[in-house]
Amino acid sequence: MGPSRQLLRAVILGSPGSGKHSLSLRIVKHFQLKKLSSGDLLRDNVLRDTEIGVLAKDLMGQGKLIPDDLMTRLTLQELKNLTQYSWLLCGFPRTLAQAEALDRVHQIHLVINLNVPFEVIMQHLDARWVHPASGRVYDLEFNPPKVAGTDDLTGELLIKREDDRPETLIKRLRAYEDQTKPVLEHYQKKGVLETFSGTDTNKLWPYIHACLQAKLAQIHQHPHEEKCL
Ligand code: G5P
Ligand code: MG
Repeated sequence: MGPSRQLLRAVILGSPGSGKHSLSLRIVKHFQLKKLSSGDLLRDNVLRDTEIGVLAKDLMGQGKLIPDDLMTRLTLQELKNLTQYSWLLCGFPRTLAQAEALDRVHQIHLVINLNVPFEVIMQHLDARWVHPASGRVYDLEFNPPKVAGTDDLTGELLIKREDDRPETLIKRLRAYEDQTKPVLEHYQKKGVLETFSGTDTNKLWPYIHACLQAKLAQIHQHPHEEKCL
């Protein structure tokens, strides 16, 4: 494969409610890459009542992470379907073991880290409603449904995510802090970490857009260079 065909391998990380989902939808739309969300993958297994889904439902409901070996196997298996595309992983890796397992198979070019204040996250999750069958996400102010309480495409009822209850949410935020700090340090050392701090997805977007554009230009020109811009 020639340098101009080099595919982007990117990750987006951030606390629960920081806007990973909202931003990755924009990234997918503007940069024609595929998105793989670990949370969506797990929720899909829960809906289909698979063996992984039964375990994931219990752990997610408690605000705990899914074991590394299982999460890694599930994600790497899905990535095999995306080898010919540029991709963005949303919410994976979330532990150092997951990051190291990913490194063994793929060279990651860019890690977008969202740094959003705690109070803003709490507001986001309080206002979030979801359509469980499709994974579509609404926010009463930021992204409201056309008809209150119902999904825009199917008209079905929106619900609160089980793990957005305040007591579970605090556990998720703690698990994120504890487990993901070493992941950020790992990518910082590799020179691929880009942190975006702010309260507003719309304001972060132009910076993230510019960063992705620069990264794509870089990997097309120097496909084997690991250093970040
Ligand atoms: P998930 O599904 O990865 P979390 O907890 O990491 O879940 P979450 O809650 O889905 O992340 P998000 O995707 O970062 O948050 O945020 P979002 O949905 O885009 O935005 C939140 C809300 O704010 C939305 O309603 C949105 O419309 C609104 N919003 C966005 N921007 C703005 C703004 O600028 N202004 C306003 N007003 N609103 C805005 O993981 C779930 C569970 O799965 C397991 C774990 O159990 C985890 O807890 N899991 C894993 N376990 C092990 N390893 C992994 N790698 C795992 N990945 C998932
Ligand atoms: Mg999400």
